[in-house]
Amino acid sequence: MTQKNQTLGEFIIENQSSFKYTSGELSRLINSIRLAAKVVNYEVNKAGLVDILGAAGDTNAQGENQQKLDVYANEKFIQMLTNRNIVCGIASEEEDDFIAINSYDKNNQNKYVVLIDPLDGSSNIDVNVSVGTIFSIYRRVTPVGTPVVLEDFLQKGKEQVAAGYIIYGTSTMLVYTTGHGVNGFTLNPAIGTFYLSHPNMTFPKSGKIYSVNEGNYIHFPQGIKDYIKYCQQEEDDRPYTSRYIGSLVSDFHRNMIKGGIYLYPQSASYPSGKLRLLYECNPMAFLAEQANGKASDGFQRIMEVQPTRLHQRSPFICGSPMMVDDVEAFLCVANK
Ligand code: AHM
Ligand code: MG
Repeated sequence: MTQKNQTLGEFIIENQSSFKYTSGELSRLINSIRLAAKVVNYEVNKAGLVDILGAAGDTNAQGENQQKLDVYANEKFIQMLTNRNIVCGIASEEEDDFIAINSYDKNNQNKYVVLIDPLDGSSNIDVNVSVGTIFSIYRRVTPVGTPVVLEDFLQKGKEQVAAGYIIYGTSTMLVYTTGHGVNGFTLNPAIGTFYLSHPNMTFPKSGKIYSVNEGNYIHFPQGIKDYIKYCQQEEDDRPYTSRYIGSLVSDFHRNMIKGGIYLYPQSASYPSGKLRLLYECNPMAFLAEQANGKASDGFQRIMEVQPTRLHQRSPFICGSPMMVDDVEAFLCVANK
């Protein structure tokens, strides 16, 4: 039974039997993520104290500057998942290609692949604003005991077995779903334990917050412009409040608790949207739907999109269901 103050470890064990496939493998996997989260949290929290900040000099697969903590978080998550031999493949936003694990070991019976954005919103670290880790878990589609292939990663979001995020904020939280609702755990840093603090998280049906980088306004599709003007009109419960942290996990987390909508549409710099379908949109969409919310690319359910590339981008509109419906209606009218 879900009860507040339960530790994440206890919760994982207690809920293991509700997984579709109960071999304990998924529990071990989530436990590894829990451990990596604590290690990364420790490093993120001391970022202001040590000279670890600034670009590492490398660029990631999308040609963007990497911060040092991006590199660190990427290494830690990959290490934790690889060393414990519980997954057969990993794809990371910070790596050009996927990583096959023990691919030539016929005894490797692991069936899960993990896709991860190790430190999302990392440009916020320099200014002491919260960042996050996003993860997404699928069952491989090719036979166990064989090397994973691209097809194992390019699955529709609706095939996800689990997804979640860690928010390194004023408190550090791990929020995840295995398809049975969304639960949030807060880290007690004094003893290094996550406690269930937010059981059964749900989006309010509607809200009064819209989160979008309005600096890109003139390049947005007409339907998005119309929706933003609608948010600003003085009518009924409007104008809405504009809140944009620029850290997807943080904006999503606030909107889920208070009611709101997050939008990253096409813009001049990002003609297909900025966010990555596999590392950002799909896991957040799975969480949103499990929390009674909605996630769309403006025209269709995000989790129905068939990925064709690992680092594919997509427009992303996510949050309280009535607000996402409104955006889709505005886009539909503008496109007629
Ligand atoms: P990143 O993966 O390079 O950190 O980019 C993703 C982040 C999201 O967390 C955030 O919502 C968005 O980019 C902010 O982008 P912008 O600065 O263009 O508004
Ligand atoms: Mg990211």
